[in-house]
Amino acid sequence: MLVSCGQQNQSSNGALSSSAAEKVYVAPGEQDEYYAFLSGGYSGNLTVYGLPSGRMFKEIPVFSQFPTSGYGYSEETKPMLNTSHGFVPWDDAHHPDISQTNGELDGRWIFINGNNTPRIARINLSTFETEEIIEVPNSAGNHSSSFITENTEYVVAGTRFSVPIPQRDMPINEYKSNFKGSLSFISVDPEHGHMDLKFQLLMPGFNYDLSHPGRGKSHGWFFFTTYNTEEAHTLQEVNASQNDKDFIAAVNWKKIEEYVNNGGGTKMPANYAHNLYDEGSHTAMTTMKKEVLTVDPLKVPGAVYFLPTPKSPHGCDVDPTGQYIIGNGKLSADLTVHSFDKMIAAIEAEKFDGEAYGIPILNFEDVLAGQVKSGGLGPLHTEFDGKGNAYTTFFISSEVVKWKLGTWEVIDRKPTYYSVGHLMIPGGNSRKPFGKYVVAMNKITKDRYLPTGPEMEHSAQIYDISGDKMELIYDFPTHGEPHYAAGIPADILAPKSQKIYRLDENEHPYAVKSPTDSKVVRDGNEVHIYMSTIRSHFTPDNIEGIKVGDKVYFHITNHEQDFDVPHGFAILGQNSSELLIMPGQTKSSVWEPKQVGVWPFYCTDFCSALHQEMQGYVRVSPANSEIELKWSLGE
Ligand code: K7E
Ligand code: CUA
Repeated sequence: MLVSCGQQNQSSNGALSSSAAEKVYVAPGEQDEYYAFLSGGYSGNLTVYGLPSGRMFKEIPVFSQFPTSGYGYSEETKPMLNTSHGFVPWDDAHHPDISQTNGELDGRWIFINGNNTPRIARINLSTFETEEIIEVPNSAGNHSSSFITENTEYVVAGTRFSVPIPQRDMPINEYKSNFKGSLSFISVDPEHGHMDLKFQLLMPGFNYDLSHPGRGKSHGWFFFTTYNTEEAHTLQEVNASQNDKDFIAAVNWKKIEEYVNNGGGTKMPANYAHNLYDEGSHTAMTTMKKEVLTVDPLKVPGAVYFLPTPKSPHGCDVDPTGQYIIGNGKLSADLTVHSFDKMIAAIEAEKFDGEAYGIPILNFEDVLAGQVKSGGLGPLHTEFDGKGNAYTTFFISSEVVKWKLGTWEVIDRKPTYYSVGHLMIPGGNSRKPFGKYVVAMNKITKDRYLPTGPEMEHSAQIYDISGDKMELIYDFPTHGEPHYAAGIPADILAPKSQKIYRLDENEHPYAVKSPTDSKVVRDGNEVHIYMSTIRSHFTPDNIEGIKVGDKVYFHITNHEQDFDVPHGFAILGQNSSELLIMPGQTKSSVWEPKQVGVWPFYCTDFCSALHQEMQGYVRVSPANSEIELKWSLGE
């Protein structure tokens, strides 16, 4: 049935008609209406696209080294990737979320989670640079992350895997009742966005899969789906699917915040990295944090409840009014919608249906607002258009289903190609969605594009949702594996996009403010080259007196003060990537020459008609040579 339905839709809907083409066509020189930030999944980064054109604008390096810009290779950015496990130059990034004020997108920052070595990153949306990464201790598979509360009070990070807390050597088969799941509340400084792990709730040893904040009337609460309430430690695909219902954990974080502000909670030794990029010096620094404040939910009565939710729920989504909490049971056909008002009434009446590890369980019927009899299979994620409709993806039946909040009736359904995960409506995770387009992010590409060997990039599909019926208007390839995405109107972000870094505000300790200050300084076998660039030369461009065994630091300041004029730097044989240095910025790169000779360096970014002339030489002499250090330009 689903196959034939898909075929009918494909031939009768407008995907192939000229009206669909007009809807996505952004003529040369014109600009898109929305920015879309798609997580890179196993690329570890975040990619930026335009909607509706699907044009790719940029890849923002976050958790992965990125030779294109030198992120994670330059001396300034290497500390961003430090963790308690050492330098970890990769992660699996799933869920971006844009900062909000009063429940509406404010476009200041975007946050994203590192799933594998638990971390949360903050990216500045005027520079599109990753400015901060905080490691999350006592977490594993940082998946129910990174979602923000409606005034960006907190970015919340929940653990997918429960683990021993604190970590210790113990038999795996003693998981049950010994492992714990942590839900971390990371505060965000309202002015600079700096993150601080405020407290960590230590929950029963379930898997905390996804989460979303309450908003409007439910602001102050946070909701997390759980699975594996069976607490199985092996063959999860069978053993974690035994219970008919798992839970959505409802957490009153305001109550817990009050408790910890009054001195509640237990400090626990921990070891986690906090990496912060300084705006003045454009340099990151790592601080190792040694303590975390943990909270036992049983110590804060009234703070945590369980809402029974069928069939290993995955997505956990809250509608723009904050009234409905949607649990997508990935092994079921129906969606479960809980009512916030009913939940509060049941809590006040103290109507419980037992407890789990001391946490009260509410009655399923008492909190149920309704069920969507969708006719689909494998619901995963839901977004909202702000007009009273919800859109849910179905992985198994490969479709997006539109349904009405309150009446639960299905209004429309459209196939996706194929096996859709998340979907995204700009602002769809806020009080004010911009319900014009929905982007579906699909796991299987197969025949959608020309084949590129065994691996195809995942596809995304754009639907026009401005009418009653969804219309598939475009397919575009993505990069890595976009799980979730966040979108925002261009007129919020574009006007404040930064054009240059001001040279007179450059506080980098190795910055060269004038070419006449360029120099080369030897300190034992460390050599620091203070270099400047401007179209179309490096100052200096001839350097002699370097020896095999030296550790040579190139500190390069780009003296351009024009928009979009970076210079690059690369030297032959360097065991690193190039640097791409923005106007007004200083970046540093280490080179340990291993061979005697005269080695060229050059600018990698085509910056002027004389870009090919933008080059220089470093003479490398034997380790025991007496050649004196000298440097010059034009001599
Ligand atoms: Cu459903 Cu990581 Cu949000 Cu993938 S997750 S799809
Ligand atoms: Cu500078 Cu090319």
